[in-house]
Amino acid sequence: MTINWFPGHMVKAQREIQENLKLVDLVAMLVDARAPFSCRNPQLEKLISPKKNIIVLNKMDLAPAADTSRHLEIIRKEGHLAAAMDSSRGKGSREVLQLIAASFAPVLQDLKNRGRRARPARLMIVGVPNVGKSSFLNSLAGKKVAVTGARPGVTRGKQWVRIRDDIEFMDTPGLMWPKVESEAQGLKLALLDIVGDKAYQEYDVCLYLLRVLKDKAPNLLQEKLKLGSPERPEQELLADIARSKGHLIKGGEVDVEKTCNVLLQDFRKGKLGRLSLE
Ligand SMILES: Nc1nc2c(ncn2[C@@H]2O[C@H](COP(=O)(O)OP(=O)(O)OP(=O)(O)O)[C@@H](O)[C@H]2O)c(=O)[nH]1
Ligand SMILES: [Mg+2]
Repeated sequence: MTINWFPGHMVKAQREIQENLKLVDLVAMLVDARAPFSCRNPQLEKLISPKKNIIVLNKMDLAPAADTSRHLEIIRKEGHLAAAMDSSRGKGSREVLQLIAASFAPVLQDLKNRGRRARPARLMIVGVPNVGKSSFLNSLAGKKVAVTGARPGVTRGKQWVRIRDDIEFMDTPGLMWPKVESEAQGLKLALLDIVGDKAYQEYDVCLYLLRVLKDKAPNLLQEKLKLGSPERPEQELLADIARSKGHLIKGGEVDVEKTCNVLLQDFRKGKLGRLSLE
């Protein structure tokens, strides 16, 4: 399964990011804490490479804490500044603000040395769709400054917001790239609701989710989905879930489509518990 999902507004967004890069001091790149490496858009990283950046693992409330610590360590070893955040509750914001302040300090010092007045730090927030960029800005601002939504492609154009007296941010639309070559990466992006739902089959993504649960968290299959032994083919597990949830069609057959849809929604909302895909 390769993913081809690159709607027109993203071409424009890419151009806007490029044009506005010179206006900012720093770039914050948000990724989903459940699959931080698969969320890294190679085209986008190349685009922002002239600027210093901070990588934020958002939605940390949906990933096991030990996995997030491991991911942060790897990303920091690569030489990036990195922090984790839960933008729905504002957890982790202090560390993010400290990273911003530390990165901006040399600019402030330089202004001072030249007898100039201090000015707010200017940042741009970038990332693939639906990772919580606009929510992150609302969380840092402590009020609603950007529109958010539980589907990819909510922000359609750039928007400047002042989140505090000393920090301004440019919100940008989530950016994909024309073709996700790796099957594993495509499945993760689909499972995390980062690409539009016309770009994949929910059935394939659902079987992938069951495979990950079997491998990494069989206890969740038993506790949250009330399944017996997880050591069975994913199709069988899916049929059991359908029966236990009463997703049946005429004649008592299982409603595979509905079961997949509900299971994916439940996972995305965190109802199946914390799970990291990497
Ligand atoms: N659990 C949890 N949900 C979050 C978090 N941050 C954002 N969300 C949810 O994720 C969904 C997407 O949030 P947005 O802020 O609209 O994401 P975005 O990256 O701006 O999306 P685009 O503008 O489409 O690229 C919304 O349903 C948010 O409520 C978080 O830290 N934890
Ligand atoms: Mg947005």
